[in-house]
Amino acid sequence: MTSRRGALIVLEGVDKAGKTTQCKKLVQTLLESGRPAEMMRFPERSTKIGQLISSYLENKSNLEDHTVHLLFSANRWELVPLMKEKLEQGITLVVDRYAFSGVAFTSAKPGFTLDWCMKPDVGLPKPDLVMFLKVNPAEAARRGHFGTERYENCAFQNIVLQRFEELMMDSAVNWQVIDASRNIEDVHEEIKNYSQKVASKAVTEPIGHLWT
Ligand code: FDM
Repeated sequence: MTSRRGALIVLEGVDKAGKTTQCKKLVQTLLESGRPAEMMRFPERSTKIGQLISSYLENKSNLEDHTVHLLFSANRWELVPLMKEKLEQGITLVVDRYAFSGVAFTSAKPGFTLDWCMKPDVGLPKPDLVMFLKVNPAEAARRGHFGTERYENCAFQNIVLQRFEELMMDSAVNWQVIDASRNIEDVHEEIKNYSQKVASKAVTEPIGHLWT
């Protein structure tokens, strides 16, 4: 019997898009349909590197911009052995943010190119599917004010969105743009359909390498 691997599914989007809610619902639905699935998120704040990042995001410490970018990337790399192990066990991983957030957020800062920002994440496990949850600015405003963490302001998020749009032009990545301005159930339905299709396909293909 050939071994069946899980799919690597990533949800991306700017703040207030509903990524976390949709990741949880997707894991639940996959489990109910008999497919082993788990959620992961980046940054993963529980590790030593994750704690440095968390303190930075909470404005409790300052880090130089290149340094924090590399820490975000290192935080993904330190989880790669675990991710591979789970995928090889047949577990589908639903991931809340990945390298695309890494690039979009840092390259929204002055003096950073997309190219420089992508380099440290080259070769990470390549997602089988990346869904970008898109909300229009009016809907985002209806969903309430930003929190108090670093990056949670409208002007910065608009630049982040432009960077995501540049990343989405790369046809080597399986991007799907989801209109997340709709109600939770409609958004979930579309995410579920894309995910189930890709999860059935992924089991027969080896895990790819991102941006290679
Ligand atoms: N973020 C997230 C980055 O700047 N780089 C990264 O590589 C990743 C994964 O951290 F503002 C930013 C994006 C967001 C913050 O917020 C994490 P959440 O609420 O934990 O997703």
